[in-house]
Amino acid sequence: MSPDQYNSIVVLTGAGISAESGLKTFRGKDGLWEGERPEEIATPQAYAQNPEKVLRFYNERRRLLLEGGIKPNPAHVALAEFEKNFTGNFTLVTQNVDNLHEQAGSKNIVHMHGELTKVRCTEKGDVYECLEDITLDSPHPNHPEIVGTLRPHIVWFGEVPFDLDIILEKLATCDLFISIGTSGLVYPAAGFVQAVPETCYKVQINLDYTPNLPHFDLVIDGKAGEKVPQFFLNRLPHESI
Ligand code: BV8
Repeated sequence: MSPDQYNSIVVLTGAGISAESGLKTFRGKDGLWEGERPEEIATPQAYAQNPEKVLRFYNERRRLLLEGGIKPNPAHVALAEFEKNFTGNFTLVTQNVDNLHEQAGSKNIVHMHGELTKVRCTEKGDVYECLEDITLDSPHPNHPEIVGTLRPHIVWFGEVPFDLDIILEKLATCDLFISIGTSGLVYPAAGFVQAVPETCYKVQINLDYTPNLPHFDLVIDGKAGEKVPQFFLNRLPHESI
């Protein structure tokens, strides 16, 4: 099957698509941070109890992304190239908070769990681009008299993901759904494969078994950097850009 035979495509990506770019996944063997699981740190409760620790968790990830030489890999590039040439409706929903899809040139991106390069004022609710560390001494970008109200613009466990109305509308009308590099453990993203029409063709590209695997019509085991260019561009890895 070739994806350009379809009319409306939704792609869902998770940490696995960024793994070959050098970013840690959440549940991989090296998935701990300061001896804890991200699920214990990426919560409003953790932020309330120890804001410095949570801010440090995101400052380190933002710094790695922006200064660590982290670049899109052939999977990100292949998705962007496919979208550019596709004449149908293409929506890229990502659980990732990195900006590698943007760097690769993808356009119609929905960051359902937020973005590392954005912060939100907990008092005013407004969102700003942020490319440096934030601390409890960081002033509001437009109101310097307000200090310490900036938090990562990231959806923590227990918080409602962004743009679910848009996502669910795209899922309800797509004829091809492709999940790439996600463990299928976190909802509502893990349930998206069950929110598409019965007639939608459902594909998973992943390295390991996932609990929602039985819902897919085609399961492609392997690394995203190899399988995504093959699937979307019918291009072998050594031919990737
Ligand atoms: C919500 C931002 C209510 C933070 C993230 C009990 C049962 C069911 C659900 C729940 C429950 N208790 C609580 C819940 C809800 C909870 C949830 O699902 N918890 C789980 C842990 C049980 N969900 C929430 O709280 C969500 N909010 O439910 O609100 C609501 C909902 C709808 C409407 C109204 C109200 C909010 C969840 C968002 C949390 N924030 N990220 C940050 O980044 O710091 S979640 C985080 O983990 C990611 O964003 C991602 O979404 C999620 C899963 O991670 P993955 O991306 O899948 O990464 P992982 O490491 O797990 O897997 C990587 C995969 O890649 C692996 O399978 C691996 O094999 C593969 N891979 C690795 N390398 C490669 C590869 N594949 C290909 N190539 C490679 N090279």
